[in-house]
Amino acid sequence: MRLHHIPGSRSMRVLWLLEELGLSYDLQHWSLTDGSLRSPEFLAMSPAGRIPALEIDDRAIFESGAIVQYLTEREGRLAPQPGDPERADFLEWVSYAETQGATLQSLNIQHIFLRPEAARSIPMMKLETKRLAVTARALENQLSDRETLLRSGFSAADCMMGFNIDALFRYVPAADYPALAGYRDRMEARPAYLRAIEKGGDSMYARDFYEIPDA
Ligand SMILES: N[C@@H](CCC(=O)N[C@@H](CS)C(=O)NCC(=O)O)C(=O)O
Repeated sequence: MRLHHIPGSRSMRVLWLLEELGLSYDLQHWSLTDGSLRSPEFLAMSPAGRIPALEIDDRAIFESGAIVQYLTEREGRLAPQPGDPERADFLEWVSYAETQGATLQSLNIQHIFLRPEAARSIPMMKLETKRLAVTARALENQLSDRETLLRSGFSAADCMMGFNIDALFRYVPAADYPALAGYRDRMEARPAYLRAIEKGGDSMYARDFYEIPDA
């Protein structure tokens, strides 16, 4: 099994889950900026040129949500199986991580990657920050009476979502979301999460919090 990985990217979700499942794997590192994600070699594994891709069972799988579902079904662990009353909740939160992830990606591009700085759009930063806050409020409500996204306990949906929270609190204040901040602390204290960070590298952020610049 080989995970194609960039530190601090969505491949962290898969790396963390591989550690939770106790599976053995190789890591192959790529770069967001050197053009290699558009090479024929990488596009053959992930046709949009996006990280992660996982080589497994004589093929490559792309899309973090699909990889996470495939791994839990293959291993029969860390997800409610079809027929379980929590199956729909699990699928919702796995996909929700990408609804929130798209907004985070847009803010990452605006605050960090776009050059020159004059190319950045303050109205877009404001709009996306408001949209992000809506996704955070829903999570805050979900976590107000439970330790993990599902009542039954830790699942791969937490690997999908838990990865987002580090990025989320770069753009919305953790103090406004106490249940979510507690969830972040619990997730980041998990031994498998800590092993994943040690093997795969930490987040890409240079600042704790990114304010929207003045116009
Ligand atoms: N929906 C995809 C999104 C993958 C994605 O956008 N990954 C980012 C890194 S977090 C990437 O590869 N970006 C490179 C690019 O946009 O060129 C997934 O969940 O796997």
